[in-house]
Amino acid sequence: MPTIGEGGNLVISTITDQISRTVEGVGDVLSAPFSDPVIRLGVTGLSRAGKTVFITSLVANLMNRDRMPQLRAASRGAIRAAYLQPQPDDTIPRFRYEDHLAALTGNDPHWPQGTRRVSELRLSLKVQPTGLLSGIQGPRTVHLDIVDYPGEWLLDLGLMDKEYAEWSVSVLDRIENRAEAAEFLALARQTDPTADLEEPQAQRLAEAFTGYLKTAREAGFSDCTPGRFLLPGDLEGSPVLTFAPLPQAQGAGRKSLWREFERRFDSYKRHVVRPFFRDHFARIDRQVVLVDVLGAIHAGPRAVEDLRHAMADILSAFRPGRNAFLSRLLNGRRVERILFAATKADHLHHTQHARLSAITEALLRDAKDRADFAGARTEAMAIAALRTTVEETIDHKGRALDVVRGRLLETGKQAALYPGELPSDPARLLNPALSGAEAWLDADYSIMRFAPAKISLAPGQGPPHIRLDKAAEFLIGDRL
Ligand SMILES: Nc1nc2c(ncn2[C@@H]2O[C@H](COP(=O)(O)OP(=O)(O)OP(=O)(O)O)[C@@H](O)[C@H]2O)c(=O)[nH]1
Ligand SMILES: [Mg+2]
Repeated sequence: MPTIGEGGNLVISTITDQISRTVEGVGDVLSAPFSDPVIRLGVTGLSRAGKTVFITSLVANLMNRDRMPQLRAASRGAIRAAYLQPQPDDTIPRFRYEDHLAALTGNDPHWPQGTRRVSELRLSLKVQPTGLLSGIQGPRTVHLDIVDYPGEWLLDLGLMDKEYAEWSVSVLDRIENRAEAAEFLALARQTDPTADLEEPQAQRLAEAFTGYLKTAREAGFSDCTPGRFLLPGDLEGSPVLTFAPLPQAQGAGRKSLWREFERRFDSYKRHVVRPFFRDHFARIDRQVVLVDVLGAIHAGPRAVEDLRHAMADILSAFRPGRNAFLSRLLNGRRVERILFAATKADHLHHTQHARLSAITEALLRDAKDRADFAGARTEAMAIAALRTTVEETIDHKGRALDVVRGRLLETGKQAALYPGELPSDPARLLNPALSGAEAWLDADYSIMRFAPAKISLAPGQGPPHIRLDKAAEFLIGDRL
């Protein structure tokens, strides 16, 4: 009887399906407590903020922990071993740890080259549990997956909730009075968006727009998106990077330049922005955002104000409630801790470090409050991933001056630096910046570029640093 047979089969297959699913479910529960915990640590910051040096020194100092007293798991001896392992993602470039470490600590120490892509490194830590379980449990392994990615890519988040037409209007409005954009704007005005697509014309527009983005960034503007136009990597010359904003076009036909740019803009969102947020950003548990606050102070009030804007934009990625695309993607997941680290603090005598942290905190206040709101724990501190200087107090015209001394990058000569005295009240820096001052009124901040010092490391010692152990304690200490 065919009907019963069919019904029977159906029932049986549903039952086996359920059984196998239940078995899988049990398997999940059984294996979960035994699989090694993973912490995914994102390291970001604008170009040249110090990401590569930070990761290199952090890893070296986790492998050789004598200089990490403020990382409690290290000082109480709970970390038994730390070693590099193959990373979990086969298609992401590996962070070139060995090359970077050799550059920083070799015979001819020098800074590593700039990086243009995402990279990843897995450091595994063997940790002996303490407390009640210490006697009965052997050491467990905690994997630290470190992901290095350009902060500029976070800026693209703002494109996700926009259509091409809306984006075009907002960009053209914003750049209308910028001298850097004059050439591109002239070309865009001459262009008939409803005319049929001609690839050379599309390329000219994209080139002019990219040219504008480059000069705008050099002039200190931070709203330079789409981010991949500046760091194209493998996508250089591809259609997904060959578009530009165009003036509103009524009745643009299917083959028109406008329609094609509209399609490429969508393609950029789908094939560039979305995969980055899905594959990298959405999986991060802990985040460090490196900020070259001293560099900006040195460059003047406009640079400080611009940095404040850029950081607010970048950090909007950490308050997903404001962005529908990101909320959907994260689905309740969030970054648990965010560290804002002012880098290169070895340019300052330690008596000024607290002031640098306070300025950093104030600079990021807007963005930080909102990130706090999303439930993440945040902290600001001044660090140097690689200390290139020593401190000295010298006599200057009868006055004791706290300076740092290091080897100058340009000449290789030793020099003492007194960078100026940071104000104890951050508002004294941030207010002139906010109100558009051209120069600091009552102070002058200088900076020198130091080369990494020649060091000989004793066994058990990582490279010298400032507060990298405190940074590590905040970022991962609770999980060790
Ligand atoms: N004195 C001092 N300088 C530093 C430190 N960290 C970084 N720098 C300087 O900042 C530059 C940039 O550092 P990187 O680590 O390459 O910066 P990055 O963020 O990886 O840069 P990109 O890969 O180009 O985005 C270095 O070449 C150094 O000149 C530090 O701890 N102390
Ligand atoms: Mg780098």
